[in-house]
Amino acid sequence: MSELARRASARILTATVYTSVWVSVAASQTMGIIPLPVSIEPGDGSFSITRATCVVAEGPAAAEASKLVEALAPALGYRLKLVGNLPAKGTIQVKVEPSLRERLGEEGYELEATTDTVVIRAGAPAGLFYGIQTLRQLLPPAACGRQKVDGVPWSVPCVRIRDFPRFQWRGLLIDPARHFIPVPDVEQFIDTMALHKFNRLQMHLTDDQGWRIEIKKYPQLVQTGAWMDFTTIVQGKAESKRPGGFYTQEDIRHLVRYAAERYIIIVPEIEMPAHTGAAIVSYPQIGLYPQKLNDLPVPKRWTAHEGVLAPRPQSVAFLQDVLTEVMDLFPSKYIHIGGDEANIAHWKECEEMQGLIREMKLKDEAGLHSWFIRQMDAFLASHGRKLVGWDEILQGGLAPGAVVMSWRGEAGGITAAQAGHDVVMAPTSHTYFDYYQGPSQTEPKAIGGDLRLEKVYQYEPIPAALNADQAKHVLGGQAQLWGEYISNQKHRLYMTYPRAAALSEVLWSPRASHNWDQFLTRLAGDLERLRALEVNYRPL
Ligand code: TNX
Repeated sequence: MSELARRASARILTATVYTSVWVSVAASQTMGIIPLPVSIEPGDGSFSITRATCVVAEGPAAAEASKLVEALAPALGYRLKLVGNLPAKGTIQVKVEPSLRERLGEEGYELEATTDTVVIRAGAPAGLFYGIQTLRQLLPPAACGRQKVDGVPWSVPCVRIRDFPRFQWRGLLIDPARHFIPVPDVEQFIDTMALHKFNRLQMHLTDDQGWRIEIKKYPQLVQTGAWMDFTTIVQGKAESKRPGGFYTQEDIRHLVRYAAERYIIIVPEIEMPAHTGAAIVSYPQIGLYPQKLNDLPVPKRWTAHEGVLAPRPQSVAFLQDVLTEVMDLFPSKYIHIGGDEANIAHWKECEEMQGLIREMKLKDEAGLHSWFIRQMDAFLASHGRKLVGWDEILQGGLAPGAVVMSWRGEAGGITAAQAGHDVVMAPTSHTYFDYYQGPSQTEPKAIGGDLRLEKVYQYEPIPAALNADQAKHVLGGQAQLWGEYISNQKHRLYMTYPRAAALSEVLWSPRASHNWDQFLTRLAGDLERLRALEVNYRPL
């Protein structure tokens, strides 16, 4: 435990003497559960897991119970026996009780540990999954680990927990477009998210620097767009390099399944109409000046103004073809189309685009941007999906079904929610995990900013400007790990944790229970778990 956490812990233990609320807080701190559950009532004694302990589950609960058995197997060194029915004593029981759905929702659960049994109940399998994550966190941190540990008493403190999330969208974004992220690294990222009860992983699959998803109809997107050939001089000698990579459709199906087993929906992001350099070098006909492209040396392609596509009808059709394959691969109701940072000034300079604006009787370039997004919105809606875009999609008028991801502060989210649109809060101020998390002199090089752990913890996703009805449109929040400066998994995890632990609590736990000092004491346990999992993090 760090000195900071130790001091906070001492302060809280003093506070526990006074009120019963604090008694439960003190119990939860020793338990180290993150995110903090809605209610915790500690009891006396503990339940011990031994080789003789059975996990009892039937029907839809059995799949969740077997995830518990697998999660504990590496540390225990054996698999707990999974059975359909047994007398209660000495068992861990995992049950779906549909009637609980009304009180706890799809993701809520109850967990009761006595000296005789542990019982996890939920209205739906997702809730059982989260109850099981809590059980993993009630055990000593090594129980989450990947190594067999001998001589640890595997005991669960007696406790009664009732729990459900505050928000339905609890997301993180990863950016394989800037630096490709191999499949096993994505899996590890998903595992660690699940332990913290996150349920949305946005994958930023395309950008100027790379196109990372195989599209069968347009094979050049990955054959050309996934690689960035260049030559560099190393010790006076020219060396050719070819960094990059992409996910095959099989990889994608695997990741979608892997995430779904952990109740995480992968939200694909296919950027348009800007951040499309990799698509344009692969298929120049969607660019503004196709004939000019061949004159561009490779390194310049990524920064040249061709990075914004030409929203002519053929480009719309091209991207709708892409989205057709994307929808086939990702069951997510939400499909993200980017929409940010389009330098529409390039459309102002372009004769053809000006003609398009006149022909379609649009007001200006912002109107053309909005028209383009509406084409995608209508297309996705006709397939039963919902378009999500960064808050620039508000310019020139919001498409009817669009969900707004508010990144340039809260303003976009407020405007959209007031207009009756759903929003996900993702402001740079509190959720940009590519920003520095300590003094820039001592941290690895980052894109900029200053976003410390405490500031993440203090974040409130519902903007004060919204009334209660409008606030219902805030689906939740999401942190962004933009990849310009993050080229490997160790660094990615360093930027993610412990800030993502703080965010998990912002998005899951009741606002009134937030307490920074107390969070820090529980965080000590969480960091021990991350160590056991060999997940890198920034030490406090
Ligand atoms: C802005 S956030 C971007 C990203 C960059 C990020 C760097 C957003 C919608 N666009 O393309 O990676 O800043 O912090």
